[in-house]
Amino acid sequence: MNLEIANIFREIAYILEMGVTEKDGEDQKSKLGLIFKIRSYKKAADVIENLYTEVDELYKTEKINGLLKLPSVGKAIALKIEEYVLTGKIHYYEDLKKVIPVNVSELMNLEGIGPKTIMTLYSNLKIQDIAELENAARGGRIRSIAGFSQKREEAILKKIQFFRKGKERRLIGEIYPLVKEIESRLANVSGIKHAVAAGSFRRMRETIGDVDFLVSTSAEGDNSTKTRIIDYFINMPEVREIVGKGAAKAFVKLKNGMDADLLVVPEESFGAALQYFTGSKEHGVAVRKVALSRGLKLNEWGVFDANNSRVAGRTEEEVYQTLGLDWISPEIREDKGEIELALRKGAHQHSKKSSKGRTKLPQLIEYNDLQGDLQVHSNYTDGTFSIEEMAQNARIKFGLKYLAITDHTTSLKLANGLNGQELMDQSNRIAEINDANKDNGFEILSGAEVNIQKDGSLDIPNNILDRLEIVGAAIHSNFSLPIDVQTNRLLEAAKNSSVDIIFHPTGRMINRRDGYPVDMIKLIETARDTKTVLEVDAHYNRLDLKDEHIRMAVENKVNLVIDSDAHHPLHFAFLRFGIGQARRGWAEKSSILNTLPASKLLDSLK
Ligand code: DGT
Ligand code: CA
Ligand code: CA
Ligand code: ZN
Repeated sequence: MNLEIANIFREIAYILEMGVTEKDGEDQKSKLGLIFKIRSYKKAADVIENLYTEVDELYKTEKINGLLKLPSVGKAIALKIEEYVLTGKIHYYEDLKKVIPVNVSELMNLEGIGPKTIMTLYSNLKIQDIAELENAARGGRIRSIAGFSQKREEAILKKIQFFRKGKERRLIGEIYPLVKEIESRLANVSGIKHAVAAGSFRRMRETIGDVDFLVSTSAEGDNSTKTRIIDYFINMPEVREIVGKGAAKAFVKLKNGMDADLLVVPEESFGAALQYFTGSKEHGVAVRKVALSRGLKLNEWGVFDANNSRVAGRTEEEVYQTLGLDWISPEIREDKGEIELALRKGAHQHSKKSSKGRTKLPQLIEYNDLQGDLQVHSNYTDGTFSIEEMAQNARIKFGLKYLAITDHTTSLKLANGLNGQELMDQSNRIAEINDANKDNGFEILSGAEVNIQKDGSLDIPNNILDRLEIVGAAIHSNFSLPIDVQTNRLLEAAKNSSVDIIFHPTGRMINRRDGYPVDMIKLIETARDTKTVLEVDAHYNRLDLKDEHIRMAVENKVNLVIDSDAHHPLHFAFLRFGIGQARRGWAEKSSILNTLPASKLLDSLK
């Protein structure tokens, strides 16, 4: 329900941005009013999408007043949520859609092609959806519109390809709340002992093909229990379509377009099945080889000896142990050296894969190890909430001990970037807030997300930056420069004595755009030599650095931080995805500086 409403609100904002207005002309009254309206729909969409309670539940218990208590939800928006909860429709939205026959919900997914462009394409070529856009671009018809070019036409085709590729796999952060909810609901169904979302979801991959739910039941062979569980699954409100079902399995398509599988296994096979369905496939194949080398057989039902009797299978730990292996965290089950390291002492084999001098599995950073967040935005720029509100949420809802306010700087016009004076004013304000809250055990650090310009210089002078506690530098422009120029920009920034952290080092947006090209080895070496920290931006759109780069950084003893890049108080929840990515990159707590208390963290910066 929440995701559907959030999508509708985003779509409304988008249609209004296209310049479409309702027939009665209410939206046309004032330009400023319209801008405000667009902003409020976007804000409300963010809030609703990230809620952990479903709005219809909220409405059931607290009616319209419950909705009005949500941040960024005013009367007009609350009424629309109410309308949707009660009727499944929002009239205003239906009317707006009727004004113009463009498939907005599809076209708005094309990152980098904005609402104004979509409107121009419609006015000139009557383009209504992605297929027509692709035809027009292939036919060379777009370049002839005023303001367009052949280059622009090619860029559009590239964005369509990205969209097509992205649709096949979902970002983990997009589906995380829903999958967790289904998982915990399944765990409460009578007859089910354990319920886990396995597969790539459990391995915290950045994108997920389909979700593999695995449940165990104590009632082995009791078919009525299995049938009841399968029926429960296929009748969940999120299910759009039943693709297939058997005695102990079901395949469905969810309303959000994602496929989900369910497999029901007896409790004594749960560990083996979990090991199998967590994958990765490569890891599974390699573990089976270990089993064979010990005269055992491993499959999804258990570990079996030469007489075909089951010697393990109830828990994953037991399965790995029986094979002479330490249990391996799901995030690193990719057959990239983890199995050799998991082999128990005395059983070490010579391994082809280098694990960089390791003799043991890494002690991965834990999901509750972070104490602070060093990339947070406020309403001084493109964030939606005040410094106090961000801090309060980080402290109370997410248990953090500190955060750094790192708003954008002057050359990022789009985000209303701050100049030197404004940064100083903000830093004074932060000092006041800290003073007023001396006893709450929380500290706000002053900072900035400074722009790295084309030549590698920054858009704020060092004498200002040196008065801030956390300086992150990032590239936000000129993405198409060649790799050597691009790498040099980053190296220059790393060599700058005022820069503590390189934020989102590659600039990628998963499924939407490649980052700019970077020579990662050079960046990592320079970061190490200059004591510059590299960021793992935990926003699920970015996850930048990605896992393999994190592993390179860790092996080269580069310090990292994991930041939410929060523009909204609920975005602190994204830290989990950054931690997952760091775990996939074999990072231990000692490599991640924001696991330290604030004072120690500040001491470890250059
Ligand atoms: P995805 O869904 O593309 O994000 O990735 P996974 O890893 O969730 O893959 P999926 O859903 O095809 O299968 C779930 C797990 O089941 C997979 O991680 C390992 C196991 N599995 C699937 N097919 C095979 C196979 O042919 N051989 C082995 N050993 N394991 C398999
Ligand atoms: Ca899967
Ligand atoms: Ca699957
Ligand atoms: Zn940024």
